[in-house]
Amino acid sequence: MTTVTYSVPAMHCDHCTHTIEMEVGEMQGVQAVRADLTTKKVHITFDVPASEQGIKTLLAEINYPAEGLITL
Ligand SMILES: [Cu+2]
Repeated sequence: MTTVTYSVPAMHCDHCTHTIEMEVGEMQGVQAVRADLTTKKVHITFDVPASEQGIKTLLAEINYPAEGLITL
């Protein structure tokens, strides 16, 4: 299991966080998604078949591109 945190500057309201949590949460292999509006960061815990690349591609597709990976 892997947890990543992405910076997503395009998120600006509760609707954005809801969309991100729903869309990413529907990906196969994604265990948990939390979008934090205050910090504009998204925390994602996943396992195969989900991948970092797949998650970034999805975020770009729904117009919330990940600007950076923050490793903890
Ligand atoms: Cu919004």
